[in-house]
Amino acid sequence: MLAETVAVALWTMLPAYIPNNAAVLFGGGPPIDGGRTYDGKRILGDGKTWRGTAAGTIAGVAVAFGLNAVDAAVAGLVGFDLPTFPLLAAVGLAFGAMLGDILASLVKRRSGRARGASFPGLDQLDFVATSLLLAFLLAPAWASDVFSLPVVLAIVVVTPVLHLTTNGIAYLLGLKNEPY
Ligand code: CTP
Ligand code: K
Ligand code: MG
Repeated sequence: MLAETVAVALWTMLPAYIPNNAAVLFGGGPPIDGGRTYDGKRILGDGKTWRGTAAGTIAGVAVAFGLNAVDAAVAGLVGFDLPTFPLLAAVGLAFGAMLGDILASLVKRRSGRARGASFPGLDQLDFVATSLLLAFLLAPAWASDVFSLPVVLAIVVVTPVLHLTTNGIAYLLGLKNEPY
């Protein structure tokens, strides 16, 4: 049923959703690209930092373990199974999300977009593709079990909505410079 598929999709992707927000909250400091440019344009830009990437990954993994701790209780409440996260699945989802965001910045800089410029579509789904990819690479059996076609479709539809909502809130709270 639809509600169950969406609930499983959201639950499973929570360790991939949290990293971007944690990076906004805890990011800053030296940029990953060390200020380097290529062809006159920054490689990644000042918005991709070591601290933000580490904080995001750690936060995503921590959330996965938090969900593991309450899995049985929540499954009992809602009346259907929700996946638990083995360490490699948690790392794949969390670090994959950070990697997608970094690759998106690489694409933005190459295409001449300044830091903070929007890139509709890429901004909302970059991290979904890479977190799924890394989950499949690091925890293949787990990922093929959890990411059924309906769940993946639910993720692709629901994630942009969720992403724009949380970023809009972060913008209104003054935590983020742009609402996307
Ligand atoms: N952030 C970080 N490290 C990351 C990702 C994000 O420190 N790996 C922090 C930065 O302070 C960044 C903020 O989170 O400015 C918002 O992230 P994002 O919107 O992805 O970066 P932008 O500054 O908009 O830069 P870009 O155009 O490259 O996306
Ligand atoms: K981004
Ligand atoms: Mg941005």
